[in-house]
Amino acid sequence: FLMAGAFTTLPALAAKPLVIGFSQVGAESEWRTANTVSIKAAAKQAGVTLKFADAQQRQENQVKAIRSFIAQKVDVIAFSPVVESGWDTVLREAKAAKIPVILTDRDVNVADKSLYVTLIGSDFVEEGRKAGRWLVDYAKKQPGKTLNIVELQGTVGSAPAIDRKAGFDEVIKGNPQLKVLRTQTGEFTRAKGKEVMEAFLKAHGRSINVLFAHNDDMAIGAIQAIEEAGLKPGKDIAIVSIDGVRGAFEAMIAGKLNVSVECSPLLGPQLMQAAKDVVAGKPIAKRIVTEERVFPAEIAAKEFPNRKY
Ligand code: GZL
Repeated sequence: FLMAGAFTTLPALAAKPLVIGFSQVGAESEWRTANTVSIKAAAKQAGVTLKFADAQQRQENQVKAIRSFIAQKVDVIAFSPVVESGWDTVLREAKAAKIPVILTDRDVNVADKSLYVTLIGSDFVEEGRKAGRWLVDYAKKQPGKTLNIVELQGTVGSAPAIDRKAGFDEVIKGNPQLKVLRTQTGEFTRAKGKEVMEAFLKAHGRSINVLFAHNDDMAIGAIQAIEEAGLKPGKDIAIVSIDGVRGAFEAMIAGKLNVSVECSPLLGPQLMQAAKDVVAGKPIAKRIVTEERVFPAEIAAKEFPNRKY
C-alpha cells in the first residue's frame, strides 16, 4: 500500500540539450578565429550541443555541412555564408525538414526571405561609410592635395566585401581629393593582401597615398609589403582598415596603421539566445545588429587593454 501522503517527486524531465549545426566560413583571419571562439564558448556556456564544421572558405563545403545537419535532424542550423548567392536550394531542403536557419555575420541573397529566421551581425555598409568618413577628414588636413587610393577588397561576392565597398564609395564619391587608383580582392587573408599590395606597389610605387583594406588581416599583409618596398606604412601610405582585431591595435600602436573600424566577432551569445528563442517559438527580429565603434591610432594604446578579441 502507498504511505498516505508519501509523494515521490518525478525526476525533473531533463530537457534534451539543444543541438545546433554550425557551418563556419573557415579560419582565414583573426576576426574569423575570434568569431569561432565566441560561438564555441557561448554554446558551452548555454549547455548547447554544437556540431561545428569549417568550410575552408568553400561554399560547396558549407552546402555539404548543411545537408549533413539536416540528415542528423539538428534542432537549429546556423551559418556564416561565405558568399551571398547560391543558397536557395539547400535552404529549401532545411525548410522542408522543418529545421530553422539562423544567419550569423554575413547575409544571403535569396528570393524567399522565409528561408532563414534572422541575421545576426554588423552593418557592413556603415562600416564602409565610417572608413570613408575617416579618409575625408584625413584629406581635409592636406587641402588641395590629391590622395591616390588603392583598395584591398574582401572575398569576391561576400556581403562584407560588397557592402564595405558600397559604403566607402558612397562617402568618397565626388570628393576631388580622393581617387581610387586600383581595387582588387585580397580574399581577407594576410598572405593574399601582401601579394596584391606588392603588385600595386610595383605598378604605382610612391604615387600611392592611401590603402583602404576591407579587413585588418589584409592591411597587416600590406604593411609587410610596404615596408619591404622601403616605404613607411601609416606615414608614406595612410592605411584605413576594418575589424579592430588585436593585430590592428598592435600595428596602430607601432604607428603603421592609422585607423581600424570595429566589426565585432563576438556573436556567440546572441546566436545561442536566438536559437533558444526560435525553438521556444518566441518571435524574433529579422535583423539583429551589433553596435560598433571606430578606433583611430591616437586612442589605440588606451583602448587596447579593454579589447576582448
Ligand atoms: C565580417 C566578416 C569578415 C571579416 C574578415 O563580419 O565576415 O570575414 O571582416 C573575415 O576578417 O574574414
